[in-house]
Amino acid sequence: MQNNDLIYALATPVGGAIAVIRMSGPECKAALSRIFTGKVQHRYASFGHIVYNGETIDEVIAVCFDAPKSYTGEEMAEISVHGGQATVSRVMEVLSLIGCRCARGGEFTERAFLNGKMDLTQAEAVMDIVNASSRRGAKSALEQLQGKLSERIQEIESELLDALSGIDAAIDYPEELEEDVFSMLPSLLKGAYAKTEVLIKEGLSAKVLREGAKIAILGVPNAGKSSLLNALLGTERAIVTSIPGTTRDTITEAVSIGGMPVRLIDTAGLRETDDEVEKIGVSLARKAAENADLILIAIDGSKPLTEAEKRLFDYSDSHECIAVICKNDIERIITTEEIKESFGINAFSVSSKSGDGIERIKTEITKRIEPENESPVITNIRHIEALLMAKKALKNAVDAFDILDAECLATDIRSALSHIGSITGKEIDAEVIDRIFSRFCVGK
Ligand SMILES: Nc1nc2c(ncn2[C@@H]2O[C@H](COP(=O)(O)OP(=O)(O)O)[C@@H](O)[C@H]2O)c(=O)[nH]1
Ligand SMILES: [Mg+2]
Repeated sequence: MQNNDLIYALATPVGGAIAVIRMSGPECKAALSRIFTGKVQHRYASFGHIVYNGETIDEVIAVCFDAPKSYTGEEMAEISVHGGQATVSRVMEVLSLIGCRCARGGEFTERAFLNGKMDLTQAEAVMDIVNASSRRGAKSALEQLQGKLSERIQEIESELLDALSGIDAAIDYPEELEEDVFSMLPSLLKGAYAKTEVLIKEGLSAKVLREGAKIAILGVPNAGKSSLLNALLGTERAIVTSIPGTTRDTITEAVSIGGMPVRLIDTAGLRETDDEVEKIGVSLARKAAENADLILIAIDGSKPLTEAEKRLFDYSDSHECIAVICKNDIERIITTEEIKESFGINAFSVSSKSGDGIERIKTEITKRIEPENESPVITNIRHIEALLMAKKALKNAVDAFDILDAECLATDIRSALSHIGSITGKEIDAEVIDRIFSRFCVGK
């Protein structure tokens, strides 16, 4: 990993009024001085021009940071230039000409991690905050950035280290073995095991915060599924016609509902068909339903329930379901009470056309997918996987304890510690680090 050259990147999306170009690395201030007419001073916003070879390129504001008091821990600068594509490109070109290198995705945050400015959970939180599409997702990522997850991980780590040091001492100096060492172990191990379990449980229930709850809209052709998707999105995303079988592919759209990230999936209407393409659509629809966190069963309220529609309610045995009775602006045959009575699930009537009832569905969706815990701290699947491995090792340790095999016990505890260490980045190989940071966008 190269960590000693001067890098730059555009840190803002293209097309805004102002664009921020970041630089980081040794001699950053000296490099900036060569092209910037303003004052180059730590945490001082200074006005000036970018000038190269006598050509004035833009009027900018630049802020510098001395090492290690910067985001990356290196000397840094942030130049706010005018956002036009031509200006931004020219300033970046000039930076290349004076010997800077364009940064890889995540390289700024990677340097911050390598320079000890943050641990891995915090670095990953930076990316999650940048990518957060919902209020709740952003809140949980921010908590992670502030180190709340690391604190809880460290509690487990310190218990395991206590246990390990006791066992190591017992192995190395058996003659001085104190009774206490082994008497304390079960409670230490069980405590660590329980804490790990709680973190995993919270993490699994909060996964929707990071990935978005998958909500599949299911129904027979012409029930009003695509119209419902459009009404929930507030845009005409899916094609709506009166021709049954219009939607043949699944359509997934990310949206925030009640502050929660959601992925709404419109599907092909479920029916027997000879049409090759529609057949694939129907099988994709079933797959989407299987994988969904919540299913909206869309039914046409203006027609009697068909056998095919009744079968849709079988999904409520295995999945969270809400029945949506569509088209309530026209004559209605089916009532919410009937559905509740016959199938035992909550039903709501809506009109995608007028928007009536859409807000109520949104409220119900939020209620169903919101994690019980107000502020879950572990939402990253990599962390959950590491905790699952640690839990397995701890289970072995607890079992080994029964046969009082100190060596085995120590090995299992070490293994648990190394899995837990991989979360904060204390014990992690370079390959994994590369993989994590390569998911970042350039400029972070
Ligand atoms: N009056 C009325 N018609 C609707 C409503 N929702 C859908 N439709 C009509 O029902 C037909 C099928 O709608 P569509 O959303 O394509 O159903 P899908 O096949 O389940 O995706 C279209 O002609 C829509 O205009 C609604 O809320 N009110
Ligand atoms: Mg459709």
